[in-house]
Amino acid sequence: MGRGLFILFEGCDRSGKTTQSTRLVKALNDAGIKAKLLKFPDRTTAIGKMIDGYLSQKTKLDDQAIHLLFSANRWEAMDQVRAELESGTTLVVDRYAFSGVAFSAAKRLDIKWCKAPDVGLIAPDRVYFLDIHPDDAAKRDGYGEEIYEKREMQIEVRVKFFSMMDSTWSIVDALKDPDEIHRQIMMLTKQAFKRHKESPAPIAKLWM
Ligand code: FDM
Repeated sequence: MGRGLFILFEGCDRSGKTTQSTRLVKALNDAGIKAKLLKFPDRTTAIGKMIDGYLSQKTKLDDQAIHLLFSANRWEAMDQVRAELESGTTLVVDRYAFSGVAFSAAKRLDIKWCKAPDVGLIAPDRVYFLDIHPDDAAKRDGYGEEIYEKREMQIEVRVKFFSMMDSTWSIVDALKDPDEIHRQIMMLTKQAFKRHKESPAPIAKLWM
C-alpha cells in the first residue's frame, strides 16, 4: 500500500474550512479510503494551551513569541503525521504553516523570518484555499470573538495567502453552496489520488 496524501485547507476565518475538511474526511472514509482530520493549532497540547490563551485574549505574548509557538505546535505533531502518512492514512488538515505565515506577516513581521521556523515540515500534496472576502465572512455566525477576527487584519491575511500560492493550490469560492463546494473538493481530491497513483511522489519537505 502507498502512503496517504497530505491535504490542507487554508483560508481566512469563517471561510468554512472546518465544515469542508470534516465532510471530506467522512466522504473519503465512506469510500473506503483511510483518512483522518487534523487541526492546527492543536489546542490540546501544552503549547496549544498557551496558544489558546493568546487567541482567546486571556494572555498576551509578543508577535514573535506566538509565531514560534504556532510553529512548535506543528513540529510536535510531525512524527505522528509522518507515521500516519507512511501507514497509508490520508491526512486532511484544517490550517497549517501558510496560516502561520499569513497571520504573522499580516502583523508586519518579515515574511522570510516568518517562514524560517516551518522550513522542513512535511509539505502538502494539495492545498484548498477557501476564498471569502472578509466583509462576507463578518456576516457569518460567531465572527469577532478571537484576537485576529478584525476586518483590517483579515484583509491583509488574505493578501498574504495569495502571495504564497503555487501549483499545489486550488482556490475554491467559499460563498458557493456548501454541497457544491464539497463536490468540487471531492473532484480535486480524486484527481490528486489518481495523479499520485500514476506517479507516486515521496513525502516532501516544506519550503526546501
Ligand atoms: N493562526 C493559526 C495563526 O496565527 N498562526 C498559525 O500558525 C495558525 C495555524 O489562529 F485566527 C491563527 C488563525 C486563526 C487562529 O484559528 C485559530 P481556528 O482555525 O479558528 O482555530
